[in-house]
Amino acid sequence: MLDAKELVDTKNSTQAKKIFGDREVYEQELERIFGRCWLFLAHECQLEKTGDFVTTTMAEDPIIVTRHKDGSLQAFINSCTHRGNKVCTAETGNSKSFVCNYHGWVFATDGSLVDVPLKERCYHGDIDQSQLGLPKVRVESYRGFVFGCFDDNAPSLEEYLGDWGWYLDTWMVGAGEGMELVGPAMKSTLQCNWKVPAENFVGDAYHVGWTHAAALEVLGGELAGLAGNSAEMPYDDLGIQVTTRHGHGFGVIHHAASSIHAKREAYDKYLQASIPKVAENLGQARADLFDGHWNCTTFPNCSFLYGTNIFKIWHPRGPNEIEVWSYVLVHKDMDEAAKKEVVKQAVRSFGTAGTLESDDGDNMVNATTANKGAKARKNRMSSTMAQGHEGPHPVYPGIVGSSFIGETSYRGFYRFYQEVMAAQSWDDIRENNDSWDDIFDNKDYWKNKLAGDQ
Ligand code: UNU
Ligand code: FES
Ligand code: FE
Repeated sequence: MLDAKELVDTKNSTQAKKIFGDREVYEQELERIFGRCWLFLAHECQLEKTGDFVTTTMAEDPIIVTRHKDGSLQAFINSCTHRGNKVCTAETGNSKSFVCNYHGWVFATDGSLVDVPLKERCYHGDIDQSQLGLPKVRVESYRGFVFGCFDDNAPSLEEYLGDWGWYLDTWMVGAGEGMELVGPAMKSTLQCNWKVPAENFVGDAYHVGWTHAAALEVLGGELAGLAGNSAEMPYDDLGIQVTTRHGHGFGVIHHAASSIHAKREAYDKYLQASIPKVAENLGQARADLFDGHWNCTTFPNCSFLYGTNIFKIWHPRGPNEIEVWSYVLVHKDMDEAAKKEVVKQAVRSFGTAGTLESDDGDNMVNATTANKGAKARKNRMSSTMAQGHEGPHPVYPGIVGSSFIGETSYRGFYRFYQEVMAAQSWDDIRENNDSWDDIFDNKDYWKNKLAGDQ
């Protein structure tokens, strides 16, 4: 039996290196993490009309997501109840039904089995179609972003997101119409564990000035100032990072939304014009975050960069492999010229062949393969940066770290990872709702810091 406390030590902020390669760990993640948490499926802009569908996966389980004729969103497992063939092989489309390619069973857009060839002549009418629908998955949508969950005992999506939703609202509703995804997704395969990119996006601004030094200089934006970890950068005032209940988190570089790239006129104009609307709708705190550059992970495997506007799902395909699906995030009410600019730059930087994407790819793969050996896999790795320089904040919900470079949201990610891996069910997890942030024990950090700053 796995000991979740050995996998993650929250006091010393260390993790067992075997979490990146161990088969038993991976199998338990499939059951306890991907089997229990809300996983991103699609955006409603892909499912507007009756019969619209997309196929995706929840971890390794193939899923069909549809807009059913009663207007509801539906999701079910894309594996035929007859002999297990994949029922729908298209990535997306519009259909009244799904006909299995093997023997022709027909499923409606809510997964129910509506026709069986030769039902009378060969089954002799002896088949109960009502018991042979495709297994349903819970579906809920937050501000147009559609998630699925296998666990009936899990909280609602809104509860699962919790305070993270407070931050997401900044751009999901703050300026009016919110954001949508431009697809189809760019897809690639990486020989790495899914947690390496997930932890990177949740809390790793540390690598940006180092791993991406050359790319940042080539792109020529203001963040090129980070290249080589320049001593001139005011790290403590440039941003914050946050972790919330259920392991979600992000780091923000204030007012840097468009700054990985050289000046983007149309996009900048849109951002600045929208800030007063955000202030009016949601207040000043979130208006101040609206034009920040955010690196984010919605636990477990949905990561994105708001500002650079790449949106990625790390689909696990075994302990040492993922499929990366990358979409571009755009504000719905941005004009076409600005949208084009954003899509082009997002693809150039973080698309499959993007400059920063390929910088990261080497690290993702090497951080996985370097821990497979019989010796290395018994060792531990650390996430102790700025431990204690974090706590509850008078304005921002969650636990807030003092700089955008730090490992507060790594600690939050792995604290929840440990909790889910240890829990017998969501009932165990719910019991920690009031004590989850106890590992961040410097409760007066911000009170003292803000008093000292005055
Ligand atoms: O890739 C990241 N984690 C990142 C990129 C973070 C901050 C700025 C740009
Ligand atoms: Fe961070 Fe090596 S310096 S992994
Ligand atoms: Fe990176």
